[in-house]
Amino acid sequence: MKRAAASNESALAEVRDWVRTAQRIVVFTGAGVSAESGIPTFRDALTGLWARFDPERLATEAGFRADPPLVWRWYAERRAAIARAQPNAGHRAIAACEADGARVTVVTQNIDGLHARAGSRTVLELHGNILRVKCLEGCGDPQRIEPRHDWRADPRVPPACPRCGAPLRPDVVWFGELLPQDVFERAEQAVLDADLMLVVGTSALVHPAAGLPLAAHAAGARVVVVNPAPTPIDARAAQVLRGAAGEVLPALLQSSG
Ligand code: BJW
Ligand code: ZN
Repeated sequence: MKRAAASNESALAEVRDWVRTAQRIVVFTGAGVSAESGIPTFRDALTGLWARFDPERLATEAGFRADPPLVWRWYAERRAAIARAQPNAGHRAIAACEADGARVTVVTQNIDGLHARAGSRTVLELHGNILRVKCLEGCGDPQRIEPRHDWRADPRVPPACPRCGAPLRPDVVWFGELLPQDVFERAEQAVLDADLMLVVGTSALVHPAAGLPLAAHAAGARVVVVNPAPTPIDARAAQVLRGAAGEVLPALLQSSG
């Protein structure tokens, strides 16, 4: 089933055709789709966050409990950078495809909110959103937080939950935590309903999210990978387009209307 890896014209034309004739499309995205907005990925060898920072200390509940100010400040800096970033041509192409009338569900592992800012209407955020915070002890609902707040001038970080006084934490999914169940169920359903799934800018190493392209393939959908580097999904892909999301997605999606 797998074709030769290529982002050449004939491969693009073939996938463009699949986009044009698809009834329901899932676009499954990871950090690579935001790389061209200046937001670092996690696992790219030189530029990824995990090349410089320890995920055990920064992206687990145990790490947060061990040093709440450190983890709070790390997320606050990333939140401020995300607020300054803009959606790129890849995000915009996905949104334009939906605006042109295609039935598109974006299932994203990203916490940056850039798909919605680009105009995508149906966005399922599997790993939460950095622009919200919630009580560490789980009381109340997550709240939006001012992304540009300067925490250096604030004596108390993290701030306390207004209801119970426990520390607030980012509303993201850390390692060892369950994904929001309703969101994941909607994503699974969208995947089962889809006849085409674009897997864009993800190393597809983190579960359970990485199981979704496998589920799409098992359910008979065409799976297309868009990534400059190999991924574990390539072997099941009907086509692999090697390239940056900001270049490949406009070429793929913008004439689909
Ligand atoms: C471009 C590009 C361009 C670059 N254009 N592309 C063993 C087996 C299976 C599972 C496990 C296991 N051991 C542990 C687990 C569970 C664990 C897991 O999967 N770990 C693996 C690493 C092995 N999963 C969990 O813990 C999950 N929860 C869970 O399983 O609950 C059940 C449970 C409960 C109790 C106990 C045990 C289990 C939760 C996972 C949460 C992930 N959280 C993070 C952090 C979010 C907050 C934050 O941002 O700080 O989510 S980790 C990080 O990885 C982030 C991402 O969403 C996620 C995926 O990364 P992504 O998006 O794929 O980025 P990269 O960097 O990996 O890849 C970028 C790609 O882009 C590359 O391919 C580039 O080539 C490409 N690229 N430029 C297009 N311009
Ligand atoms: Zn609380």
